[in-house]
Amino acid sequence: MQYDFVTVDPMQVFETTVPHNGLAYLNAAWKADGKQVRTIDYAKREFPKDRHLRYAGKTAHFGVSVKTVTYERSRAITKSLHGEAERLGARKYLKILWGGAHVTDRLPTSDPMLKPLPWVNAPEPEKRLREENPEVDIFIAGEAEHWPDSDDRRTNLNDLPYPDYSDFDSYDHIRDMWRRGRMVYPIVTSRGCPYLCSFCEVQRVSGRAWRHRTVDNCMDELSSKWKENVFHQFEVVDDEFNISLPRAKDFCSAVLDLKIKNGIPKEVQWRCPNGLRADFYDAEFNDLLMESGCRQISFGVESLEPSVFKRVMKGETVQEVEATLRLCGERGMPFFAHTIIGLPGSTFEKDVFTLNLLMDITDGGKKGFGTFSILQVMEGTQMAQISQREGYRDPAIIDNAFFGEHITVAYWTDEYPKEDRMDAFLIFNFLQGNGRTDEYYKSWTDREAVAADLRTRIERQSAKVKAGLDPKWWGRLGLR
Ligand code: B12
Ligand code: SF4
Repeated sequence: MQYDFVTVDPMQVFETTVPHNGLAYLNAAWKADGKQVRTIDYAKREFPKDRHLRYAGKTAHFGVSVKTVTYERSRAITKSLHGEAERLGARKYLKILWGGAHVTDRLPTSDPMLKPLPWVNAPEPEKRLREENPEVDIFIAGEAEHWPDSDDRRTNLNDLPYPDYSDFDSYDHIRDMWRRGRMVYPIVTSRGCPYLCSFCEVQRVSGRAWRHRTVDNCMDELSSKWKENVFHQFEVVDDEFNISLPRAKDFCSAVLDLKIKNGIPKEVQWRCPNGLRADFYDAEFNDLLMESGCRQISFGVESLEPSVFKRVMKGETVQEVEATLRLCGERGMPFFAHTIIGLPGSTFEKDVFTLNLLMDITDGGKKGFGTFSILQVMEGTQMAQISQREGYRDPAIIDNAFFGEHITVAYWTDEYPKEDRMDAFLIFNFLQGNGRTDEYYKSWTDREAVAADLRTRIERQSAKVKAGLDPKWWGRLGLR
């Protein structure tokens, strides 16, 4: 066999600026163990479309990364590879693995396509797949063991070899994009989140134990990877980067120090796009972020309407969130405040309340941006149970995104019907000027049709929008 592990990242639902960090971690761990690896990266190199089939008779393990939004594509890739390996008579030498956020959260054992396929669900498997005998029964069809919350999840993350992208078949492209500043280098400094927000499945994907790398270990990754790849920007993709505020401040100071010592150039910028907690934020942290080159941060705000916010069970107060957003605005830190349309208990009117407050806090998009995503229900979350009691789900839609070109409403309630949710998504994002509405209409070639569609939606909702929105913003929507 030419390869021990061939993995695939399926095409994404929208273009992203970072490559698959998890597969790069796996490759690094497998290579450290002397294995031959290759990653087919459809997310960053779409064509030729069926190139995974070339590996059917050439690898001992074929691994597919599965996220909810890529589930259908992951299935199709797996099925075609299975068929091709059978055709070549190579199927009996091949183990098919599934891993990634979707299958870490739940085993899709009821999927008829998966029944004849040996596969394994593998949360954070860098160590397990190396240490355990690959012939064990976890690879037997339908009996895959859901690996328990094991010591691996609590392991010192410093032990892991740094992510290695060099065996991605998109590597030249990725490097080129890094060098030209069009892609961003992702760094995971911690994993896990102890909170239990009702819509989120991070606790199930990454576990509730927050585990972090030392700041020195992170700086070493940044400087060594910068030498190899010469990126212009890096981003922290942790779920909970600032849950320890002193450590987050140390991280910023260490980035400053690294720049002074020429570990990375002082021009390198960074960002935190994944939602900082607003309750672990103060002026000192804000200023350290800015001084060290952080040019954009995001907060998971969810809603600013108190009754809706309360039901998210975020573990902080709406006042804390508002105060932090205002602090960023005052001190010049560009921020995104991510909110969700259609959370439990919300209505169009309650979401207009959040919109109005965000217009005030951001001064209409000058100090930062509010963003609005559509609530999608992830299996295994509290939201999945709430949805059974309070609303309706379209069972045909499982792989939906929260924004982007192909978004559809897959969950709704009597108080907040489908069409109102879509109207809210397009009108609110348009008013904030954050680019999401343009992104939705991207493939519409007729610009007049876009304007007409948006106008119809604004007209349909004008009474409710005007009732909750400060008149000074009405003009932006053509309302009087
Ligand atoms: C960074 C990030 C992003 C980035 C980039 C993702 C990328 N290029 O892969 C961006 C911002 C683009 C993004 C977008 C979205 N994301 Co996101 N994202 C994350 C985040 C915060 C970190 C991912 C990461 O790097 N983790 C660290 C690495 C080490 O872990 P990993 O990738 O999961 O890989 C490990 C294991 O899963 C496993 N593994 C992975 N693949 C495979 C394959 C095999 C064969 C094996 C054996 C093992 C294995 O081994 C890896 C090493 O331990 C996670 C949360 C989280 N903690 O994971 C959410 C998360 C993955 N995202 C999520 C979601 C919902 C989205 C969006 C749909 C949101 C949206 N806006 O619509 C989009 C969809 C993007 C798309 N596919 O089109 C959900 C996934 C839910 C699900 N069930 O699939 C998560 C879990 C967050 C959440 N809210 O619950 N995301
Ligand atoms: S939304 Fe953020 S704070 Fe809440 S559970 Fe998910 S990762 Fe944790």
